Amino acid sequence: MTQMKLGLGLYRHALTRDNFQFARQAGATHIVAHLVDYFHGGGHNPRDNQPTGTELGWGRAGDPNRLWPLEELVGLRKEIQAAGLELEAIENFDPAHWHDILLDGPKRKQQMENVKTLIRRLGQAGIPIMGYNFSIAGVCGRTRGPYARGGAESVGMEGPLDAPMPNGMVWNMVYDPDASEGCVPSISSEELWRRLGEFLREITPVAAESGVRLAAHPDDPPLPTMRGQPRLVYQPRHYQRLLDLAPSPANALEFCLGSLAEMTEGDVCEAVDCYSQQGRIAYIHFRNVRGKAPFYRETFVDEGDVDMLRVLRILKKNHYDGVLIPDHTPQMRCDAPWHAGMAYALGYMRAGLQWIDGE
Ligand SMILES: [Mn+2]
Repeated sequence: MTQMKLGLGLYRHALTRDNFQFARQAGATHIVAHLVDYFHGGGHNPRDNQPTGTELGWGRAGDPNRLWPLEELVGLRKEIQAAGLELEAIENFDPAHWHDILLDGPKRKQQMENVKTLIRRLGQAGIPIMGYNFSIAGVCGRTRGPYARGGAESVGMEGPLDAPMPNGMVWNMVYDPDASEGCVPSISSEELWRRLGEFLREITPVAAESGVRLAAHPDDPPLPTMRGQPRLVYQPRHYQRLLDLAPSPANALEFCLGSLAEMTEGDVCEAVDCYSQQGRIAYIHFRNVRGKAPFYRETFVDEGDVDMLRVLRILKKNHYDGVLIPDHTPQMRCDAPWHAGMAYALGYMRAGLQWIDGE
């Protein structure tokens, strides 16, 4: 029997009892929660879909002086447990809490303490994973259109985005609306790897001590640069470099099959085999795409380039026992487009897990 678990990721505004019940009804046992409100103050970002935004980003970052309180984390975990589910991970730091870690700015030292505090609180609250994405430009440059089967609205990319990033913005959110005019200067790829190395060497021991695993998302979209800024994990092999920076089980991966499939080198199934053998996958974004960056489209889970059942078989062979969540799905034409898309993906995933167990 595979020990893999089915989960659902929920944006901050979607962390409701109704959605916990929805997840349970679709067969999920775990929740991955986003505490950053990506949609806050953003103009072109409907809340019923994953955020895309414009060159102005998704929205405003949170309150720099308010780290997620322990009581809030404990409360969320209890609410999720009351619905018969487990809270597996928090996904993404708020740019307000760590922008100068990414940018190597004057508040870096204070913000490293922020991150340590947050991770210790996760540990105290019994939340085992903290997902993050060490990226200056963040998830940007994507378009939206009727890209998936039957004209279902989905997200994709139609060429690179080179427009420079305005001051006051990082990770595709605005953390300082009063920043001076001008743009964030470009840095080299090696400089960004240096910043990540310092981050991991200092934070990984705190995570290990707290019983929390750090889980790195690859770059989405996976390109060498976006908005004039370098990116770290835009080919499957770059994940190894990240793991080797801090050889600890607490330095792990938020393994995004969609982003890996969009990469121009390597093979998704080989990457699944390689990283699941090492036991360094904390949880999985189980989604499918057609095409490669910078020209790809997110699809329904069963119509993309990746053989998702083969992925499940490899994970089973390597005894992966973590959570899989759908990540994004196309929107389905009905009164509840997001929910229908998620229910479709969860049903597919549950059937896949039952199928490979019968083999
Ligand atoms: Mn992902």
